[in-house]
Amino acid sequence: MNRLPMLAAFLVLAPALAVAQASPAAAPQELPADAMFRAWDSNKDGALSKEEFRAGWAGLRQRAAADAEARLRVQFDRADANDDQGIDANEYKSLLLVRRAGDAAPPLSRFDASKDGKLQFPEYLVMVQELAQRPAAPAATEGSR
Ligand SMILES: [Ca+2]
Ligand SMILES: [Ca+2]
Repeated sequence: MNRLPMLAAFLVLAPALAVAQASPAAAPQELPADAMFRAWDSNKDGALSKEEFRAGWAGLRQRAAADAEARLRVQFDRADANDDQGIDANEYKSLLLVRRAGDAAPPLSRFDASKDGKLQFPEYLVMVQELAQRPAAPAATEGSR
């Protein structure tokens, strides 16, 4: 079993919580799933049509993506130690994902689309997406998994 990337976990877990909190009309004892169902049932006929489901699901995905991006923004700001809105070579080396990949970590230049020697936030997102999908370097893991 691969470790699930954090991003995937956010995508699955965050929206359910966000929806539950975003429904003040829901009774306190109501389950999040019920609140979600009612929010998605836009014509309030007690059933979810295919269209309602599709629209609700799309909104969920959108919120999850926005939430994941907000979290990554916080990580980015933390990694940007000198606060110049870019991850330079030194900051890059201390990123958890880069350390975890060890010798297999690609060079910063690979994600530096603007070729200014630093990763701006959009470049950072591409990097996280790519590195989060890799298994950890053999040297960095203990045991068989
Ligand atoms: Ca920086
Ligand atoms: Ca750049």
